[in-house]
Amino acid sequence: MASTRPDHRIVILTGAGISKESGLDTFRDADGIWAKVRLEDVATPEGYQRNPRLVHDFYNARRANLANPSVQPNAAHQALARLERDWPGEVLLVTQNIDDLHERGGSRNLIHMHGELFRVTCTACGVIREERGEIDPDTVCPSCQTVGTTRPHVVWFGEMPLEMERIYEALETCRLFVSIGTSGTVYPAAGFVQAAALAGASTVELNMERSVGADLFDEHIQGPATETVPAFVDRLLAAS
Ligand code: BJW
Repeated sequence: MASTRPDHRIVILTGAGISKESGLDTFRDADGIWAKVRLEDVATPEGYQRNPRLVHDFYNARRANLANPSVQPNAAHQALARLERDWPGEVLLVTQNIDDLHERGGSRNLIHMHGELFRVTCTACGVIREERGEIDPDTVCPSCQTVGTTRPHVVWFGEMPLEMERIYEALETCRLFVSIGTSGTVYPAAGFVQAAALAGASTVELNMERSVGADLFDEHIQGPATETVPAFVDRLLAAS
């Protein structure tokens, strides 16, 4: 890894793999979410238009699962919070995950580029609000009283991920880019490594297996996130 100075900005991208050991399913592993439901049905605007109840049921179930007390931040989430706290420069955490385990693990400088499970948005008035219970096609928006316009605050295929300008600005000025627990198959996140490398950053992948774009990284560290991430954070802080 090229040298990192304490004032250097670090950008970290996380995916479903970091939450796997907390009890949440990934998408593309053999036992993942896309082995159980069709992404065209539950993760596209067209699927939602065709059958909103099916989509609400899918996200209601995931919301209930995330609220289960057995689902807690793991050692990898906690290590990233420690890095943010102890690294003298900025650490920006960009997650593709819609769970709240990074926040619960202590991270604060965080972007949920694919939205948040515990939030819903009204397509009529645009108000985004917290929701920990169930929604359905008859849900009334508490802000504008419209029926049936409340949808999960998540980014589906074909929709624009959130806060892209802020993310690219950080990628263009970071000295280290780290990708954790993502298969590198979904854009624009899959292209972040190239944007960071082009700007001169060192790039490291931590994943259970070599991702689709593993060759784009300077370094690849293989293994479960609860083991690799704390060790990697120790290494960074020792060198700072
Ligand atoms: C472990 C582990 C452990 C396991 N420890 N590791 C053709 C070419 C190129 C692009 C396109 C194309 N056609 C369409 C597109 C664009 C499209 C896209 O990328 N499609 C691809 C499928 C080709 N993208 C979009 O539509 C996006 N919007 C967009 O592009 O807008 C235009 C735009 C362009 C440029 C700039 C700005 C905008 C929107 C994508 C929305 C994705 N939404 C979802 C659902 C969100 C809500 C929800 O959660 O339900 O996001 S899909 C799903 O995939 C979810 C995830 O965030 C995302 C990524 O998945 P992730 O996290 O990588 O999970 P997995 O399962 O794939 O991988 C887990 C990894 O962990 C594995 O590698 C395991 O080995 C590992 N692992 N256990 C460490 N213990």
